[in-house]
Amino acid sequence: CGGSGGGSGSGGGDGSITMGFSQVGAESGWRTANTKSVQEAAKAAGITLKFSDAQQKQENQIKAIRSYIQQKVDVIAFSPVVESGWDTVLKEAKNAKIPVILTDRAVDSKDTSLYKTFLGSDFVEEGRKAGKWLVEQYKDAKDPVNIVELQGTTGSAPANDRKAGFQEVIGADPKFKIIASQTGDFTRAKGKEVMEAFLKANPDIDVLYAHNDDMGLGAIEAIEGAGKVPGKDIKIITVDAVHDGMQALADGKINYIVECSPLLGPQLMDLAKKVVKNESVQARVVTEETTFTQEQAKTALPDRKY
Ligand code: GYE
Repeated sequence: CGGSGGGSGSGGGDGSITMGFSQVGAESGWRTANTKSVQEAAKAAGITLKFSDAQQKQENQIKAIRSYIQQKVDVIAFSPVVESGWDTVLKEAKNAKIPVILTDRAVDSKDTSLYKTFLGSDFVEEGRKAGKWLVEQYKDAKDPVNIVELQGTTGSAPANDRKAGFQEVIGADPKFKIIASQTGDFTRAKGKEVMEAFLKANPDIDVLYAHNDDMGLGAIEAIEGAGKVPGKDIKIITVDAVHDGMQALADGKINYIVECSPLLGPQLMDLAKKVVKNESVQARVVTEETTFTQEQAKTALPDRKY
């Protein structure tokens, strides 16, 4: 037992697999839906899940991974809070012969043999989709378009990539100006706080680009608090398409949402079974996603799972 890919525990042969999963935290509606998806899919796949919540701290994730190594789990999956600083702990997992799957977020390690695969969205493409919608909306405008940006967690793959993809598209036309850009940590509370500061400092904001729905929802409260109408006085683009975001879109308070699916659980369990058996898997598995306008949100809302 304990096939070539597994630790030395129960992996492989007898079919019972133990996965150690280190989650980022519970910062957003997306994250809550993602956790639920992972837990439900593990159950359905007959995989024993050891789960820990890092409360958005890399040190907690490193501790959790080390403890999974010590417990000799068969496979480790984690969603790295930031991109950098993983080489040492990933080498420890490799030395212990425990395969690692990156879920949702990427790492910037040069040595790609430190993990078996990366399952998650193309965040650069999400940023591009947000930018393309904006460019189309303002195609006839002559005046400058003043944009404020609420970034995700500093140093995280989705914050880096959603910024880059958006910039790449809007950068082609100098009328699009990002007049302020700051992190809102992917949370509602911080999104509200930072938007309040943006509104105080900038009387003339045309557009808000928020890297997730939760920050956009916090910002809506700030905009309403400042006596402005979200979706009209300030156009809002967000990413995720969780239920509350879709509701705000259907209500006209958000103008456009780029979808990012949190339902990674079933694919993660399939990949886990393969890597434990030492079967080959694709180095990159990209999630399929769409975008939503206000009209599309009204139609889609009743069937949304999260
Ligand atoms: O967009 C955000 C969450 O990593 C894709 O993390 C994920 C992001 C998601 O907190 O809401």
